[in-house]
Amino acid sequence: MNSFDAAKKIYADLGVDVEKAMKRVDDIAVSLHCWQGDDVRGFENAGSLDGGIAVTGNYPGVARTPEELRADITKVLSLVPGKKRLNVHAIYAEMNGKKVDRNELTVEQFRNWIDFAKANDLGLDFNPTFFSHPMASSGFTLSNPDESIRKFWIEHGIACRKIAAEFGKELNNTCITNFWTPDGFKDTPFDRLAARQRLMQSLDEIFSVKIDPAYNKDAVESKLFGIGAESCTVGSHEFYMGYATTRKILLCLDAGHFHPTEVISDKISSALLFGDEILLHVSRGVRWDSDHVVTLNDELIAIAQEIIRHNYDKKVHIGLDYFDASINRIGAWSIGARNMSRALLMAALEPAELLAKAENTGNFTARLALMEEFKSLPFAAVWDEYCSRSGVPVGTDYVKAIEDYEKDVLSKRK
Ligand code: RNT
Ligand code: ZN
Repeated sequence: MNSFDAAKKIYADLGVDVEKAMKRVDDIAVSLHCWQGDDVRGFENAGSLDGGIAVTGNYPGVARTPEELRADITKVLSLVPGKKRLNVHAIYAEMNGKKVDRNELTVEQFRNWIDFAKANDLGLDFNPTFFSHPMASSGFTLSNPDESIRKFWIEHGIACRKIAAEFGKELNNTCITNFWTPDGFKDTPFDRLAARQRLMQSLDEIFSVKIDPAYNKDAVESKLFGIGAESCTVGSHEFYMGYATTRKILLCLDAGHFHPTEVISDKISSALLFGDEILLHVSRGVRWDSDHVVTLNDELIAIAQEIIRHNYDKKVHIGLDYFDASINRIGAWSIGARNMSRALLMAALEPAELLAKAENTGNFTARLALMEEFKSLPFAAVWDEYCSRSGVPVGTDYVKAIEDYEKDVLSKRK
């Protein structure tokens, strides 16, 4: 008996149908963030990255053009199993020689992304970009006290929702548009309320434009602090929890946007009691919101367990959000994306009935013992089989694929 068949038998004895688990996970889409490939630069050349986020490292081979970025994404797609989407930011607009400011963007600047999505059978997600732009240089966009600046960003938000609706329509696949603004105070503000009122009003204007939810759904992302905005973030967790709930839009939970010991896995069940769907930005903060490559740590497994245990397969939209320029970027992308997929499969293989029974009969000793024993079930054999059936490299083989691509393609980018 090969190791997969042996594993299948062990899982079956615990009440787990391995084939069903693989099929289930294969249908849960993970949205790949286009910005891992070029260190969140985009193609506007408007300026360097700001907004209180930072990419560190100078590993060679960064994508410099839309063509290079798309080639790199194609490579990543070949290394990661399961259903994928692609998450694009407004700064990835292609101007074709024209000067189009953020408040004037239309779907025309994103034609190539739509074609790419069609060719690769991907759904598209979208993000307005409220940073890396002269109008964001004060650190305040939608909450800016200057009305003309606010207006510019409101127009950008509306323009992006219209673009997103086109994505959804043309691809016949609902786009999720995520709103994150860096707005925040370096030092203690006197008036937190006024800024939050302005943010609320600006968002209300943006969302007052009606868009068919079959084409686009909106999400709002909170944050604890950013670099240069350490004392007060206008769009805090409480702000957006209330905002998303009352406006009936999606809350976006980013794994790096809370206190270091606070976890988003614990928030999913609460958020989904008060909203129909949520968006996740799966990231990994190390001591701060550092956006490290996602690893298979306890929190990633817990996030996947929450999704699987409560059948949130269609209610939780999974997006990746990290950026590492200190290692091969294709590696960073695929290591993190494979881990997301790996965690989902691990969760889908959990002997859930046995755990539920122990808990429901008040046998917490058995619950703890089972949870610990289940950590060493023969998961690897199922993961390898899943990768093999998905037509992506098995085990460490993808390291060679990354190295070959570096040698053949990335090293030539000088
Ligand atoms: C920033 C947010 C935001 C960005 C992307 C690029 O802290 O996490 O989601 O990372 O929009
Ligand atoms: Zn995020």
